[in-house]
Amino acid sequence: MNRKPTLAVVGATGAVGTVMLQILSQHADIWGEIRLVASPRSAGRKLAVRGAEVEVLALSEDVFDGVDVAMFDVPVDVAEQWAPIAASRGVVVVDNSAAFRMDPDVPLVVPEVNPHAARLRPRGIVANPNCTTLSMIVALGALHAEFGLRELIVSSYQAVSGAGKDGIDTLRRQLKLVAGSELGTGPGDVRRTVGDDTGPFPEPVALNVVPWVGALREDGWSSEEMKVRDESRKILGLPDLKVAVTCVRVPVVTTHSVTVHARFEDEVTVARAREILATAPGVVLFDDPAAGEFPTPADATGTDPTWVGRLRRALDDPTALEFFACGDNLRKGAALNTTQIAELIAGEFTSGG
Ligand code: 2RA
Repeated sequence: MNRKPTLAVVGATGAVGTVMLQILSQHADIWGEIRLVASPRSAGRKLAVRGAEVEVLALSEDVFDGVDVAMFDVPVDVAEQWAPIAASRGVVVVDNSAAFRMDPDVPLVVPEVNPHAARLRPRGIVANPNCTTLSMIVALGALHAEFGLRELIVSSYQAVSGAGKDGIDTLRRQLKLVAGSELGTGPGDVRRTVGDDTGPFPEPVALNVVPWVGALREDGWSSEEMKVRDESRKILGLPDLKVAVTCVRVPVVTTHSVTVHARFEDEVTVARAREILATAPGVVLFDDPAAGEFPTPADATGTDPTWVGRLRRALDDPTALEFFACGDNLRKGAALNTTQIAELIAGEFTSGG
C-alpha cells in the first residue's frame, strides 16, 4: 500500500483536540482526508485544520468507514466503548485516555523511547501515556538506554489544565479573589476567601500547593501516582523497576514539572549525562545555574520538547542523578505524542510497511 492515509480526530472540539488540529496544521502534511469527529452536540461545527474549514461529524460506526488511523481524546468510558468499534472496522486507534494503557495487548508508546512497540497491536489500539509520565519519560528513556535505570523517585508539580477547562477556570476564579490582597499570612485566610467551591481540586489552588492528584487507591496512593509508576515500567520495559511518586498540584495553568532522582546500574557522570541529554531527540538541556538558566513552565508552555535542567549527581550516591524536567502537558503530554504515534503508524501506509 502506498497512499496518503485517512485520519480521524475523535474529540476534535476538546482542549486536547484543538491542540491536535494546530499540530496537524503545523506538521508535514502526510494525511489524505482528515475527518473531525465529536459528540452529537458538537456535530455541524466547523473547525480549521491545514488552513481549511472542516465540518465536525457526530460519533457513529459509519464515521470510521475508510479511516486508517484515528486519534481519540475522549473520556475513558467513551474510549472503552468506541475504540474497539473503530478497531473492528480496521482502524488503528491511538487513544489518549487511561482506558487501555495497562492492557497487555495494547502498546503504550513514546516515539522517542519505544517506537518499535507500536508495530505490535493485537487489539488494533495503541495507547498514549498520561501527561505526567510524558513530562519526564523522553529524558529518562535516553538516560536509561545509556546507564540502565534501577530506581526512580519522582515528585510532580502539575498544572491545573491537567484537570481540564474546569481546572483552568477554577484557578482563574480563585486568582481574581486573592489578587492584590495580603492573604497567605494567616491560617485558613486563603480558604475563607476562595470559599467552598474548589472546583476539581480538594483544596484551594491559588496561593497554595495541593499534594493530591487523581483518585484514592490502596494504602494512600493516588491514581496519578500509580499511573506514573505503572506506565514508566511499561514504556521502559522494566516491570520490576522500583518507583516512588508523589503528585502535587500547583497554581500553574499549563506545563507539568517533575523533580527526578534516578538511580542507575553503575556510577554515572554528569558530563556523560549532559552529552546524552544534549543530543537526545525531543529533549532540550537548559542547565546553567551560574547564569540563572533552568527551565520553568512559564517558558516551556506552548513548546514541544521535554526541558531538562538542574542536572546533578546525587551527593550521597555516585550511581544516581537528580534533575528537574518540564513539558507542556497539552502538547507532548497529550496532543503531540498522540500525533507522533499516529504519524509513526501512517508510515506503514506510505512506505508499504
Ligand atoms: C492531571 N495528569 O494533571 C492529570 C490528567 N491526566 O490531572
